[in-house]
Parts: sequence; C-alpha cells; structure tokens
Amino acid sequence: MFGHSRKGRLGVTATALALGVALVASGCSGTGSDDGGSGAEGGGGDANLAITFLPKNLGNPYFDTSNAGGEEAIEEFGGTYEEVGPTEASPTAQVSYVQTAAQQGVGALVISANDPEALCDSLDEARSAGVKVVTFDSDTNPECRDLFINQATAEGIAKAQIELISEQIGDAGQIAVLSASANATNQNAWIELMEEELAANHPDIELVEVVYGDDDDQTSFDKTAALLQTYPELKGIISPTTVGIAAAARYLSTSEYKGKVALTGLGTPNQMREYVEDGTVTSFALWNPADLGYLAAYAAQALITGEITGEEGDSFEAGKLGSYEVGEGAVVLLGDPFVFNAENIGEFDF
Ligand code: RAM
Repeated sequence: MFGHSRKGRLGVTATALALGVALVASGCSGTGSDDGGSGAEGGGGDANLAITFLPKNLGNPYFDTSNAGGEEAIEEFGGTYEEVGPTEASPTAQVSYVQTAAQQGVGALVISANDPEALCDSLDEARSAGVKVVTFDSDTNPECRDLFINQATAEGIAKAQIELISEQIGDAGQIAVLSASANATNQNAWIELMEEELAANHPDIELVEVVYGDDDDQTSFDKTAALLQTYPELKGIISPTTVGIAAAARYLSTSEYKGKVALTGLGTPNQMREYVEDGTVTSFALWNPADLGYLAAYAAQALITGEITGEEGDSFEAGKLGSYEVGEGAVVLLGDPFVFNAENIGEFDF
C-alpha cells in the first residue's frame, strides 16, 4: 500500500510529483475468480454483499492487483468476491458479463469500462434489477453508474506524464503516445489533457501521433516498433497504460533506441523494474491499484447497505484507508499519482 498516507484522504489535493511521505512496499499479489468471501449474507445484515469485479480484460497485472485489493476488502466485510471479464479489451466484450451478473442477482458490479457508452444499456438493465454499479479506473458516462472511483484527478495524471517526458527530453522534440484501446474513457481523458498541457506550457514539444496497442502486449510491442520506424527524429514515447509501457520498454531495451528515445507513462513497478535497472526507463508514474480496488469494494458495500446513495457529500468508511467523501458527479477520489524511479522502485512490490 501507499500506507498511512491514504488515511483521511478528504480534502487532499493532487500534487503529483511532490509526495514526500515515507512509502512502504506493498505485498499485494495474486488474484483469482474464486469466491473469496464468507457468503453474501455475512457482515451486512440481510444485505446482498455479492460483488463482481469486471476489469477491462483479464491477464493484465494491473487489474490482478486492483482486484486483489477488492477481494481483500470484501473478505473484511464478509461479502462474496467474484472476478469475471473478457480476454480482449474491446468496447462490447464486457456486455455479456454485465448481463450475467445482473441475472445472477449480485449486489454490485465494480467495473473498469472499455468504452463510455457501449455498456450503458446493459448497466441500465442491471441497475433496474437492483444491482449497484461502481465504475473504477475507467468510467462510463456518469448517468450509467452509481459511483466512479477515480484513481487520481485526470489533470494530475496528465500533468505528471508531461512533466516526466519534458524532463527526459529537455522540453523539446517529437513525442508520440502509445495508448490502450481507442475508446478507453480513462486514457482518452488523460490524452486530451496532455495535449492541452503541451499546448499551454511546452511549445517545443510536438506530439506527432497517438497509436493504440489495445492493452494487448504484442500489439503494443508492434506499435512501438512502427512508431520508431515512422518517426526517426522521435525523442520520446508516453504510454499511459501499464500494458503499453511494459511492451514498449521491452522493445526499446534490446533496440538501438535504448537510452536514446525516452519512455514514460503509467506502469507497475514489478513490470517496469528491469527496464529502470537496465537504463531503458528513467521514471514513470502510477497510483496504488490495490488501494483502488479496495476502495471500490468498500464503496460498493456502502451503496448496497444504503449507507450512501452516491449524493455529493455522502461519506463512508473504507477499512484501513479511512474515510472518503463522494464529490461532484458521484466521483470518489483515491489520491495522487506517484512517480517511480531507480531510487524508490525497490520499495514496491505490485
Ligand atoms: C492499464 C489499463 C488501466 C489503466 C492503467 C494505467 O492497465 O488501461 O485502465 O488505468 O493501464
């Protein structure tokens, strides 16, 4: 975890690169689609605490970690955890899983959306059937869910990445973005804000292209190779996806571009460690995915039990993370992004 710094998050604003707290390594690992709780009836009176996590895709270590955090929370409050999801992060691939969860009559669905709109019909049906819908990591349109658990402000995430690339390339030259899937709500919001930040404060950096690796390792690897071929003057790549940045780092690490073309973005320390150690990557950012899943599970519980409805100003307890408040637009904010580099990466294990 990012430990005690998360307690009492209320009122804390995002200062992405300035976290000075002592950080403790997280021992978060593992995932699974098994039931982790002691039954839907436990812990919450007669509340239906069966909670299903639906990531963008399975097989992504980021979601393995976030969902393990969700499972930990659900075990704490005596609910039932399940994880389901598609293998491909495509806009409609999640629909059938939403429908199945609704038919099963789960208490809540916790979902990271591959598309802001494509899931809305199925989510509407699920909600009409009494399922609480919590988005986390990547939102739907706000009217399609009860709450969004946001990992950090989109502005903070965008600024952190622009600041990193700017430092790494001397604030001038061509850069490209290697994103996740083309419709991903979270990446698209961050990219838009990164473009604004470049235009406002970095006139000598030129964003030449945004390409999409679909949160698939091989596609992301191939798109990296293509970018480097197409733009021989490229100075840097930002990949705001843990899948993309790891694949791009793997490509760069054995190529002639290693140490010459900068790479930053959003990555997990475990996936990026070898590339920081071998000098392919200097620094990158992320938040704690386990805390995000943990918070989303507690938010789902609070909705199921009626402790909150998603109104602005509602507050709830999220176990070891402390107390959180629902903000404007039914959004709950986890905290700040954090920057990993050679000095601190050894302290993290997720
Ligand atoms: C990938 C996914 C996820 C995103 C992270 C940074 O794992 O696209 O949605 O939040 O990267």
